[in-house]
Amino acid sequence: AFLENVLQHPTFQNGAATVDFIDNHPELFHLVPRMDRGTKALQYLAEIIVNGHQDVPEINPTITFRTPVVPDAVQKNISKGSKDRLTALGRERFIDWLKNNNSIQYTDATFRDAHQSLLATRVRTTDMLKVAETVAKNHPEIFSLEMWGGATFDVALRFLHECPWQRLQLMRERIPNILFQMLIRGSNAVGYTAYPDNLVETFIEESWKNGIDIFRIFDSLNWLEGMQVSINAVRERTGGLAEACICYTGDFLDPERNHKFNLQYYIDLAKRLEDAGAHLLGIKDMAGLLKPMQAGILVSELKKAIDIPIHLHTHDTSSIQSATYLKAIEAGVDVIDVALASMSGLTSQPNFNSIVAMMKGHPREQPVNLHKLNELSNYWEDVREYYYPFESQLKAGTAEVFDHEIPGGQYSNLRPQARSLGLEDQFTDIKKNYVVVNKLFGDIVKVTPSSKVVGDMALFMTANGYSEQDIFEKGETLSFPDSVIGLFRGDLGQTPGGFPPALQKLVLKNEKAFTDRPNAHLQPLNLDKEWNKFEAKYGKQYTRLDLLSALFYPKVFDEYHQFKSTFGEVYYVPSPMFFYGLKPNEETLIELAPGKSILIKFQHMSQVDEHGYKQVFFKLNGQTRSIFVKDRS
Ligand code: 3PY
Ligand code: ZN
Repeated sequence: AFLENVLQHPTFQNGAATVDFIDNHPELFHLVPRMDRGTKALQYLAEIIVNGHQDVPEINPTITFRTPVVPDAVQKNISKGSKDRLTALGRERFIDWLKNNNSIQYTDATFRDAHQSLLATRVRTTDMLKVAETVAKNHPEIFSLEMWGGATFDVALRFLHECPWQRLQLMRERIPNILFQMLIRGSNAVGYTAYPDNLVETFIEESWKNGIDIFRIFDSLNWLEGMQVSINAVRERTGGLAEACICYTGDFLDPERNHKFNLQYYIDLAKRLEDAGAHLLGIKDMAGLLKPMQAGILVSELKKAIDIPIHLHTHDTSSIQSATYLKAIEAGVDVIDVALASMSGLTSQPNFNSIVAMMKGHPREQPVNLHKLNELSNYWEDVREYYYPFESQLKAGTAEVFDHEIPGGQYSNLRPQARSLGLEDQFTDIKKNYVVVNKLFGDIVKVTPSSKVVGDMALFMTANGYSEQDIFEKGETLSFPDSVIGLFRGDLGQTPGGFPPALQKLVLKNEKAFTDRPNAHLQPLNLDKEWNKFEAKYGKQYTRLDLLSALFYPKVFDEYHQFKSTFGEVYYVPSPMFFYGLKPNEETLIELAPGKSILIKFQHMSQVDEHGYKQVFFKLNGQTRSIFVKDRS
């Protein structure tokens, strides 16, 4: 261990060790086994204390965190819930039960879309795990928990240095009774590009095996072909439910906006999705554009046209979406998506707690313990504070969303993206250009990843000061953003009515577009071969699930691996310490595993030494320990 301490010492690794190196570094004789979990936790904390967190440019010194209170459980045991019902009935009879059940059903999106839309997807596993069991015990009447997929897969690995699969498994252990739901972007799975079909199929199968029950499948251009492989995979390889989506855009009652996306368009697509094998129909209103009157009409017409249950998803960006829900409920919608009060509203889902209250006395009321639900919301209100650097600037609902049509998840991201390009002052122009681009592209569905393409083009036009006219006049000489070229080439599939040919020619120059499935151009992966390569590169510590993560996100996985090699597992480091480190003399208890906690106290740190390192002193379970960290300031 002594030799290892020497070899691992930054000064030694730097080649800066001199003859008195060993004499000057008595800590080398601390023969602790290196890289146990406690040491790695210290390593991480020392890094944050010295250099700060890369995601947190500025700490607000006035913020003090309250301790979130986990609501008491109303009972000792976990009652049966929707997951047990699916297991007992099997999916066909489960769907019949859902159709024949009068009470409105709730999907709580707090664990996924709510924080994706409010806090740039940053909520960490530890904050979810703390209340998971309470959710299972106090709210077995919840239909499903949307807790995976969408951006959570990428962000967990990239920014939180967590394994998304582990989150799924840990949550499943604690919540055995409620259906888990994920969002999957059809042929783009949990990424931004097309993947080989067999990767998407294997991913779906493994997601089911590890705990997902409902697969909400959509295509970013509403292209059925982009969803079919996923629908089939859910049907053939899992016992779960395929919820295929119509993504809602525009306004079918507005004569200016209903040329393409009119009522008949949605009805036809819904019928095709039912024929394609969907167990449920999702109405995915990702930007919160479905107004109340339109919701009433859409749901009643869909109810007449199709036989499968309907699940409605929206974002409360305009702040009127609970009215949309009431109209949809009265028209017969089966399930609606909500988020706990303190994590709801604005670009997130409508307020679960208030909707439960709204439904009191309604013939379709679903009994929910509102008192306990409020306590759960209070827990999240305190947890939300940890994530203050990721809050969007939106202060109130805005009717502007009906003009710009920016999805909730994208809205909270577009401003930081603009900031990083030095364009934050032109945010109003960016929103205007988003509308211009949608028109230029022929009016398309805007949801990940197509929304990102529209955003990229809007930023491109804003940064260069291009007008619509400029695009046509200068188009031949412009090099458009890669994502725009990809869209017009067919990389994301096809849009109803096709892409406008004049712009397509300017964007693609001499490249040819294709109109078949982008995935059909990709070779199936030999997963055994990929596993061998993966194991050779990363060693024996990972599983085949990690291989899937690496196949979707090779570079991100590589960085995750580097991080893990240095700092170990960090998902259980409490969020205040994870983002902001510790103050001198601050103490924290970190639970490494059930019943195994360590007590860490940060004492002080040294001045930077001549090699640019600081020595950070802690007490770990009462014993003094120190860590050297390179000061990168
Ligand atoms: C995602 O794809 O992550 C979305 O939430 C789309 O609405
Ligand atoms: Zn959403």
